[in-house]
Amino acid sequence: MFKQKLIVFITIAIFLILALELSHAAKTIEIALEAEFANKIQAQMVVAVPDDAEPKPDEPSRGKYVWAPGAPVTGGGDSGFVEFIVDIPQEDTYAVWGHVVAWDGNSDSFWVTVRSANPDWLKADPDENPQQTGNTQYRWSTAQGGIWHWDRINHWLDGGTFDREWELPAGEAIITIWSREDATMLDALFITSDNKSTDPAAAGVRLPTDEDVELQLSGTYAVHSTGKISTTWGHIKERY
Ligand SMILES: [Ca+2]
Ligand SMILES: [Ca+2]
Ligand SMILES: [Ca+2]
Repeated sequence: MFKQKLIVFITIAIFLILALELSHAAKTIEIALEAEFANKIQAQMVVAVPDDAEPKPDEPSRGKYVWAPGAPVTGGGDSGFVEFIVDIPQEDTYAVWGHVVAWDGNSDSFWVTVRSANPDWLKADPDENPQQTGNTQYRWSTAQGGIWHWDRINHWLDGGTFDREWELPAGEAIITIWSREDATMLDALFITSDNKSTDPAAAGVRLPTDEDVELQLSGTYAVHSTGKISTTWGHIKERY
């Protein structure tokens, strides 16, 4: 009799664990970051306010953005980057959105690489500097507009422009936005495991909330979509 009850108990326990695992896997992971609070900012990319630019963009999230300073219309850029270290809570395929201003055809692109900190992980981008290689796989053609707008990170290949996605393992990922054309502006980033939506509203894209910023600055990030998954970020060791 006792043995029977034990078997029933164990069966229920296994079922509950499986159900939990499944619900965990179904959660959308969302991470919202302010560009100006990047882990590493290298010139020519710098933090700026609207008054630093001419023409001036409208008010960015928390008053600041990053860019390689320069006048629209003219060319220039291709030096410096901003880098974000994010702790990915679970293996999944992620899309990344940027909140951008892109004035014209000479000020509407960045380079982007997303790597796993795990050197054995080969499904994301390699450790490559696209400013040196000019590899179009990493060329992000940002949607033009002089008002802040969301644009899903794509790659602009010679044969067309396609949304990008990255298969990332649990653990630290390194997102690098490299200058390509000066005067292109980045206010915030949004990382999501919803890699299907091509429209910002459908993807639930948002600017960082006070809580997001607190987590970004304190080095602790929690996911708040359907549930809470605690994770940390920003504790990567210097590896340069
Ligand atoms: Ca361009
Ligand atoms: Ca430019
Ligand atoms: Ca901002």
